[in-house]
Amino acid sequence: MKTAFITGVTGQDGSYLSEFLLEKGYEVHGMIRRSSVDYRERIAHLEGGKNFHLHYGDMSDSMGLVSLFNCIRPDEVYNLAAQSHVQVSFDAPEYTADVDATGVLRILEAVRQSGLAKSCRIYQASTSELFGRVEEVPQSETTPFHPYSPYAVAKQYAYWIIKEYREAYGMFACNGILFNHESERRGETFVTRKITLAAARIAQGKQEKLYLGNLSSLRDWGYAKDYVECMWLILQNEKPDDFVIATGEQHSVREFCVLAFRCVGIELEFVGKGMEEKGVDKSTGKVLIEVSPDFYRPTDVVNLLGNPAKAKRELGWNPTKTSFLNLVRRMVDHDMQKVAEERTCW
Ligand code: F7E
Repeated sequence: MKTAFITGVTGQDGSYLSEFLLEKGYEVHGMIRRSSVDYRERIAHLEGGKNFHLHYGDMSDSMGLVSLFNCIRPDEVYNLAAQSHVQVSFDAPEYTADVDATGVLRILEAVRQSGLAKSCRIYQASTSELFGRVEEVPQSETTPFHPYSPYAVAKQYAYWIIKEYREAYGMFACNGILFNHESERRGETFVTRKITLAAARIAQGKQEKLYLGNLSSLRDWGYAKDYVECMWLILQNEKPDDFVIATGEQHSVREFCVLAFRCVGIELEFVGKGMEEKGVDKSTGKVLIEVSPDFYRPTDVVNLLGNPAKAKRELGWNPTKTSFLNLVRRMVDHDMQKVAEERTCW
């Protein structure tokens, strides 16, 4: 039985990866942070399972990490823990650097200091944000990086320190450069989930309007459950390497809105330009979406499109298992149900 250690186990990807690895017969250990509020909703159904164990720890605590590695002695570690919100990284740049950059160094050193450098395979959650102010479209493993937020700069350090430890110490350390990946478990402040929840609430008369930032931003959105399979495939590969994980299909935030609202029976039409642009219900003329400067970033990445050819060729991964339309539908259906069950507080 193989042992895996997942940091960021309570997140969207951590929960799907735990399910995936448990199904494959792994013993799964996850790291959680101490908190007085419950944030374990996504893994609640796994807790108490024979092969699923949780440990307290933190990416900022190197001593704690070393003792966790000493006690778990994993065959594979998936480092998914991060301050993962790009806009928040402008408000908390130092914290973001500590967790997303230095935290990765702490993981690598903990692996070395517990004598696991030759046996433990390491997956690092790298990101399409590294391409930032893109130098070419689509982006592949050879596209130069141009990080464009404190989050992306921190992730750039993480990417290179993984490569450095691979080359310096011969460690099996890999980067999965994942483009945006969404699901019904996505955090509610990321744009896709914010839209699907709002579409559901508006359709059920529980919200009047949705305020968004840059509607023209282009993303390559995939389904998170499909992407965790690829994280595992990267660590089963013969040699350690870095891979772009993406669908190869691009859509704007505006298009995402149109599809999500269509799934709840509302046909949207966008009128106006820039800050004055509005999403209007075609049948009633009611304004349902407005632009707010609150959701604009000091620098925004606006043209992400990944080329998953290498992952397809070398890992045999299928990037389009779940189509874009099915992804949107799945998220909206889930949120229609969730909103229907919500108590109205006013
Ligand atoms: O923004 C625009 C926003 O916050 C997508 C993280 O998982 O993927 C994620 O980062 C786009 C941006 O994701 C709103 O300006 C417009 O251009 O959903 P997001 P992200 O920044 O792409 C990458 C791969 C990661 O690694 C990150 O950890 O949508 N946008 N209006 C908005 N974004 C948000 N959040 N809220 C809005 O109202």
